[in-house]
Amino acid sequence: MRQMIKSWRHVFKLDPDRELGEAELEAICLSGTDAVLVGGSTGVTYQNTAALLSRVRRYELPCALEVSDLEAAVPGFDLYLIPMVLNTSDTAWLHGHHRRAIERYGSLIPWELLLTEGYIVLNGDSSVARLTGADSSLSGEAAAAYAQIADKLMSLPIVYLEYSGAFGDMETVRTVREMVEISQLFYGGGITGEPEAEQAAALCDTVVVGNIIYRDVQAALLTVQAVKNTPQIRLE
Ligand code: 1GP
Repeated sequence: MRQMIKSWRHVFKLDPDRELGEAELEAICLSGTDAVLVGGSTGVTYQNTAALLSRVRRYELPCALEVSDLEAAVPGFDLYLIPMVLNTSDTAWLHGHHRRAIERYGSLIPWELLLTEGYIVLNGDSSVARLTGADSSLSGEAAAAYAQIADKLMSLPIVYLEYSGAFGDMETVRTVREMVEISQLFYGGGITGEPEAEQAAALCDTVVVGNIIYRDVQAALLTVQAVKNTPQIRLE
């Protein structure tokens, strides 16, 4: 599974709790993006997640579920991404919900399809920050220290810089980039067009585009080639 995500440069994140027309979904799935990631912070249910999976399944690209609610763990995805929020003092979001899930589902869990994301939530105004009680007022160095917990102490496959809803501070992203060696570095938040897509793509391994899909699908589509045409900066 680590191998599967290695090639992901661009990912669209679809929210099961939001409406997306057939034509728009088709355009997203045929856009050349590397994968669809299904996930959201609120209003995610078993029903709306299963419904979105079956719609995306008409296309050939990989479809992953970012599991944020125990009730919405739908079987049939290619891959399951499991967030562990590193910058919260509420341990429910670090491993509490995870423990409950393991107690409840135990042997039903397809471990070979799971990858853990070390989440660093950096936009204090986002739903995910409010939900998880994340301390988003981090310096670049503090964010990079969290990233190293994921990368070096916990050997997590993914470090996810989550600015959901707002474009991030690229200096912070750069500071994190300098410190992450093994984990795949995901960036998400506030990408609404090519300039932001290019900046994030230069510094990160994988760029996640969400919200703009629901506001301006044409603008969202342009981010695919913007990311793919941007080489990653090699920092010494
Ligand atoms: C959200 O990181 C993703 O979880 C993408 O962020 O919705 O702001 O594009 P946006």
